[in-house]
Amino acid sequence: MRVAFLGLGIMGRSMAANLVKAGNDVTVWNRTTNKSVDGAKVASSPKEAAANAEVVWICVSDTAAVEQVLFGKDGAFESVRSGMTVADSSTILPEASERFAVRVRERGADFVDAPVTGSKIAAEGGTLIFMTGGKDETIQKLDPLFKAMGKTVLRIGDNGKGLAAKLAMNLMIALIYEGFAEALTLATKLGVDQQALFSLIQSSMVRSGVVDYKMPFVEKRDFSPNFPLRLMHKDIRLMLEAAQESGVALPGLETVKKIYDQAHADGRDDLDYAATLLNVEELSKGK
Ligand code: NA7
Repeated sequence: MRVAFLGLGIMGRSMAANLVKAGNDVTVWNRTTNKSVDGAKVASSPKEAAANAEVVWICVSDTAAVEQVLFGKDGAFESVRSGMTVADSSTILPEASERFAVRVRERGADFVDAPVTGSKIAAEGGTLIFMTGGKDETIQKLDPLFKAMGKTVLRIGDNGKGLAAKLAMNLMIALIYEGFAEALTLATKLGVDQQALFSLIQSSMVRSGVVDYKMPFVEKRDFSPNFPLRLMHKDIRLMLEAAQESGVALPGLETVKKIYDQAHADGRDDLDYAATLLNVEELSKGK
């Protein structure tokens, strides 16, 4: 398929590379022009990238960035024609994604939200899990592209529902990791050997995929970004915004957000979100 891929960050670059590997005709665009993908053409604007595309795939940081690449000056929307599909893998506000879908449909094209889980390692390996919102037939049409980038496509519902599910899932990730960070900090302070605690976690009912994934990095104190802290912080703000709009209370997440606010103030944005452990440890110092 002829694909325009917009956004070559940690996720987007590997996703676009896997589309090329699978034999698609890919044109990439990135705001900062020093990024590219072997085997892909490079466009000078989202509009130019989308000019001959059947599918426009977006993977940028946040709601404002999606709005910019789609509807800003020289945005992809200027090239959107009837029959085209726009797929967005950025994690943004579900309500905004629904609005974008309405505008794209007015052109006779279609729009799906397709956020991902799996972070950097799954993006590189083509084993992402997609949570999709939109029309069945459009999602089916994208199947070869989903297969090139991921291992599973979950059909969640109409537009915005893939994102709503993604925010709910990331809420659990943030809380589970925070639980792990606090448990580790307390146990260490009480004199428990780290390896003994890890063995207990692994062999008991508190074992979790999040902890399985993060434990080896925490063990090495390696906080290089698989999923940058600034993006989880952004997702937490989105969860709280969506909760406020829908009248839902999230008291646990409100507390966890304070840890992320502090980590941000401490300049930890570009570390992995696992580095929030450092903030929990620092809060305990001297006591
Ligand atoms: P990264 O590695 O932070 O990459 C973010 C990308 O978004 C990168 O290509 C940025 O371009 C681009 N970006 C950010 N702001 C803008 C604006 N205003 N206009 C155009 N492009 C922009 O994120 P990931 O790849 O890890 O994650 C992407 C999404 O998937 C995110 O929503 C996650 O939560 C899930 P740059 O290179 O800085 O010029």
